[in-house]
Amino acid sequence: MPADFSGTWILETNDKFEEYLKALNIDFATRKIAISLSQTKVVAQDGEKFNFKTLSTFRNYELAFTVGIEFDECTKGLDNRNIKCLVTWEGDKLVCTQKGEKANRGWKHWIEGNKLFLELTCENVVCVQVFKRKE
Ligand code: ECB
Repeated sequence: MPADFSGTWILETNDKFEEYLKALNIDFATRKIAISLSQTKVVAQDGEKFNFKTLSTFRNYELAFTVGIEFDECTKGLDNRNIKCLVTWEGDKLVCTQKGEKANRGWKHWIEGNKLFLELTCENVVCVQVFKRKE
């Protein structure tokens, strides 16, 4: 049985998020807003098909993909880059590689108990976000 990520998850901790934003060349003012935000992840999973919504009072971001099928992503409202992405399973971890201008870019999601983990990587920076399942 693969992991089931479906549900609503509330951000609890966000380690090295500003460093990650810097690596993406996000300007000072936007960084200060972004690091102050509460984020909510709404995940819908249907087999290998996923829809991720990242919600905040400042901006929202939505991404849909199927595991194992490469797709083009435009990170509109985030760093506004075009990247080529592939999501695969590494055990129970959902792993995305994001090929484009930025080296070593990608993310990993996994679940431990009632927590959803997200590791966001760009160049030499690794940001770890931990979300708690909404009651
Ligand atoms: C959408 C809430 C955050 C809004 C921040 C606004 C501006 C900051 C500019 C660039 C930030 C780059 C990333 C923000 C971090 C989280 C947003 C989604 C990151 C992501 O790739 O999530 C994946 C995995 O959960 C699904 O799209």
